[in-house]
Amino acid sequence: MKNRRIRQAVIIVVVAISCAVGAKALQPPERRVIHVAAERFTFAPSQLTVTTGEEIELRLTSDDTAHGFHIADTDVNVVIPKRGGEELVVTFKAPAPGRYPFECNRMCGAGHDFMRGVLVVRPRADQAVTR
Ligand SMILES: [Cu+2]
Repeated sequence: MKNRRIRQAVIIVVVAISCAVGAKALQPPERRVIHVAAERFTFAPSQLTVTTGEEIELRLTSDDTAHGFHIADTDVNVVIPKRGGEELVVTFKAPAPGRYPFECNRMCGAGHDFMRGVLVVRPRADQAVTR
């Protein structure tokens, strides 16, 4: 009798956990995670394409020295730690549709001025304008 109750309790717990995991899997991801690696004198990838209003989580690492990472017209302006340092996580909401250049803004060597990329923000599907 006691064993039967324990077995029932275990089954209830397993079913509850399965339902919770299943429900979580059906939800869209809360944030879009994008990894960007900095290395003299490039960002990889150098073009990031997102949708306006999306929650973005950038995970920034460097393969050599410390680099800056600044996205024009946004609050994103950080220093990526040098190689071996921790991954730098930056979150922001994708701004209005458009092109937002980003650059290294921390002197890192002779090619520093060429260390650039672009954040391309597309309109949401329901905002799309045909021209
Ligand atoms: Cu630089």
